[in-house]
Amino acid sequence: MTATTSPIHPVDDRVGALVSGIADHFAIEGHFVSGEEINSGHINSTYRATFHLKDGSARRYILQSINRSVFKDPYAVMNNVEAVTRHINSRVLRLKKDLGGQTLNLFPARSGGSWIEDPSGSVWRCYNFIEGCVTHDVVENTRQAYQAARAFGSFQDLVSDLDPSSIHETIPDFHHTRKRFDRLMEAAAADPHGRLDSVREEIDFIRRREALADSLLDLAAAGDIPTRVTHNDTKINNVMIDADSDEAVCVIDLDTVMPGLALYDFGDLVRSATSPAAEDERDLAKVEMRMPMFEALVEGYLDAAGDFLNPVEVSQLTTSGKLMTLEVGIRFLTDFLDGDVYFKTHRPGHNLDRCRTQLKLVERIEEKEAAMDAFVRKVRRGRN
Ligand code: ADP
Ligand code: GN1
Ligand code: MG
Repeated sequence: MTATTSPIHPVDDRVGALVSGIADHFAIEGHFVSGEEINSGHINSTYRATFHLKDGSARRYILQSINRSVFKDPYAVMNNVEAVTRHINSRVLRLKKDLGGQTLNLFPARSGGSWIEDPSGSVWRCYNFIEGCVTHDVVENTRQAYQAARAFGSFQDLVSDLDPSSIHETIPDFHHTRKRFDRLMEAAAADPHGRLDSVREEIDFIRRREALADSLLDLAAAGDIPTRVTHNDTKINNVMIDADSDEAVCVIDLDTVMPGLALYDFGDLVRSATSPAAEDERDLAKVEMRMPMFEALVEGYLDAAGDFLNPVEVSQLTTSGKLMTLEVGIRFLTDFLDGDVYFKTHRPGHNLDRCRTQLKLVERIEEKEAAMDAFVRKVRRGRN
């Protein structure tokens, strides 16, 4: 097991009591045995609960409270998650698509519906625990990269016939990179925590790449790339990977499924799956754009999505990786200037460290951009 696998906190009585109390509200079988926190996401609070059934076997569940300062309307999030899980389950059943044997399911609350609200106002839901799998914060081999990209491509295919107007926009303008850029400049101008002096170099780096922020938005405005229902958070630890076979089993973290561009999903895979360095690595010499990982992502994504993407979308695969990496760098830096109010942080300067790895990766992508594009063209020719 490597540092890439989702960190599960050791048993803690307070966590156990919290998880047991929340689990009581959901219609799940058996009696509670233990609860642990899972700390790999930056947004929600996630716990694993273990129950014992009468026959002595164990069954595990995920209990998760939605971050209400990120998701202003958690009920809209739950409506989306209900619609998406229902749709995917019925399509997988009907078409037997290749997402493996396990899919994400919500367990009903005893009071009805698919969530509960605790006295402090937190909205909780309960999912089946995807067994036999791990999530990786850093991709270890090309099979994982290929499998993850194919799973997210299949996911886009599976939700392609969901009516976009039935899906709520859970975070408005989530990937509107121009607005993200402008928001960073506002945060820099206001500098509410006196942190600007420590990030002038990063601000300059981003300013020099301002034109990139508009690249996909301009293509979308011109009608060259369509709006689709997309996942919008295809970070590598949002897909469960079989611990033995490295097969991608199930896409998770459905809170940002909403209308978007297919390229946002591919781009975030490039951002999160090509570098061997952790997202918060301080030694920037470790940040790399590993060409074999990029190639595996392209192959996996096109194997699943190649039939429905248009030629302009395919031509922008490399750019999308650079754009999404810049965008997330912008978001980490904005949060650092704002005083670390959005992403969960675990040490001082955490968001700045994360920003720096993203900007370094942008540079690494720029160095290999021509080779990346050449690879995409080659694959495209081979498929025509
Ligand atoms: P966040 O929005 O905070 O990123 P996620 O939904 O991605 O929350 O969950 C955080 C982590 O919890 C995931 O990276 C994964 O390791 C684990 N996890 C979430 N849902 C499940 C599930 N159904 N089965 C197993 N592990 C899960
Ligand atoms: C967050 O929720 P998580 O940890 O899977 C964020 C993504 C960022 C990512 C950066 C709702 O993803 O947009 O790309 O951190 N999710 C939200 O690591 O903002
Ligand atoms: Mg996540």
